[in-house]
Amino acid sequence: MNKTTDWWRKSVVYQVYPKSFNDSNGDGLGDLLGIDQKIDYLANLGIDVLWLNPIYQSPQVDNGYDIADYYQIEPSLGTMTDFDQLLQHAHQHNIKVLLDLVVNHTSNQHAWFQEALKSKANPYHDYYIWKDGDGTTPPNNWGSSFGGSAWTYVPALKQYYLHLFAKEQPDLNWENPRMRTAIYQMMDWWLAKGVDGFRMDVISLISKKPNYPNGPAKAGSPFGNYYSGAANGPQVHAYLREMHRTVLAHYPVMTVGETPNTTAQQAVKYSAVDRQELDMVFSFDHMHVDYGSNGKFSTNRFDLVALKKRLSDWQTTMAQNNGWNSLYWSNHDQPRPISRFGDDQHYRIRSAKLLGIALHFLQGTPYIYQGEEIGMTNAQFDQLADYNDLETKTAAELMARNPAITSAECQKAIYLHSRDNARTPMPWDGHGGFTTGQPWLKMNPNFPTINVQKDVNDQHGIYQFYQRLIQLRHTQAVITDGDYQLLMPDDPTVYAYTRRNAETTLLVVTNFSDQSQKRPVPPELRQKAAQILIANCDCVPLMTATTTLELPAWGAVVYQFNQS
Ligand code: TEU
Repeated sequence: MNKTTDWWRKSVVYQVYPKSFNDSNGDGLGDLLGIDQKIDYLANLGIDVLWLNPIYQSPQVDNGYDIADYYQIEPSLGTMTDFDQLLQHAHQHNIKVLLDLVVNHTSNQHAWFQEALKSKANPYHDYYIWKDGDGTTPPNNWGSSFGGSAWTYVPALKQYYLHLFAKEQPDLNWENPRMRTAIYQMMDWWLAKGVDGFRMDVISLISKKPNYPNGPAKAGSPFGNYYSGAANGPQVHAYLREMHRTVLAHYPVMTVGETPNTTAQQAVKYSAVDRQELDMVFSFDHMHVDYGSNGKFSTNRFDLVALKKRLSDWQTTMAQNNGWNSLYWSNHDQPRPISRFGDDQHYRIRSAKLLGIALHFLQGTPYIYQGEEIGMTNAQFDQLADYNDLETKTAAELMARNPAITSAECQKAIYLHSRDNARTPMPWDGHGGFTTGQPWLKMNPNFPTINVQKDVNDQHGIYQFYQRLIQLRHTQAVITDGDYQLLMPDDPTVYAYTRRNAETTLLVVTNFSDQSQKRPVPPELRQKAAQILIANCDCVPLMTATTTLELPAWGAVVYQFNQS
């Protein structure tokens, strides 16, 4: 491990969704100065890195993932001076700052696309992906992630342009070296300013197969899936190595790629140390564990055996191949983990801590999504009109048109999976505390009981528990460098594993059920005394030369055995 450049191996990242974090000027929208006001809160939690979702100038069709100018701050979030101040204050608190790099596509309002629309001969035309046509049949069957075809026709040019996401998010043409150079210059500009790295949006999608093949039918949609033609495409690794060589290698930064449709084996190609591409990528395997016949908007509960298998596959594959994991339960695209994997009704606090334990003792770099540290839950809005997210709206329309889905099922699917579950404003106190104005998206109605002020001051609350999880990562080397071994892979309710290095063994046991569970202690650990490193209740048993272990409902514990 190189201590100067690999600082991210012992780091914990906190993700802020700027629009929903803290509003400093009463306009109902979170902003950069609002984040700046909460730097002490973040420093006190103990995090090392702050990842900000896109803060660049944007028409906000997809909340900033549609960028009109990479060099300007979105005015509703503040100014460049505000950003510089935030960066400086973060650094003064030993917090590094990651920006979101969205370079698979721009906004259709970006100057490049506006130029591209002017004529085929315009030098920027080739910055995007165009196919000739007559407006009747798109070039292939790809469906956009947000509904409809992935192709939009421009009659004046007699051409279609590609957009894997909304039609306002045209895909950039990475085959164009001038376009790539422009992106690298922009990255360099931010790094020279002092930014500490990037989270790279859908970076596995930047290289498309040159023949643009039709994809297999997509769940719940008349269109085909674009992954077979756009994910992990032929040049993606060449582009990332070029990006590394040209820009990243010159700074001691951290990079994490968001890589939809990527197996653990493929992830090695992005993140193995000797490949000189990225430091780590986000797995989607464990996020897809509860996908069913209606894809993301299915309503089945996850299966723990499958979840363990997916997490363990990534643990072992990265460890064996010099890769590195990103560890997360949630982000701005996902539901709240307590509602999805825990019990948000009867065991909210205990299951929140259980999820913290299950994830924070894995090998990799943990990511905490804002609100997770106080145990926020999914929000249920009565009216579809109360939802803001583009994906939610298009999914609701598609479900309404599907005779196989009842309106009750549709509502349930939205309650379970809408991205707005994660985007409700941070509840800072029992009155809301996010804004003095009208919040852009409704608060989660449970803010009077689930809010920062209440949780932070509770020694049995989640925030202080997360503080301890973060401290343990900083102080216990085995969490960073120990071997991982899954125990009882077929057990439907208990997730247990060991982490082991030359000095220490940790035994992590978590009970994902509302019944108490008794399980055997692994034979090699019997007859050994262990201390409890951390537990989510006072009710877990001490381990003194015992052969079985009984954990209460949603109980979770980490035992530490020192080698004798
Ligand atoms: O998401 C990429 C992505 O794969 C999404 O389709 C994701 O699977 C979906 O939101 C889950 O429901 C990234 C960003 O994280 C997301 O917020 C953006 O909307 C998207 O890229 C386009 O930039």
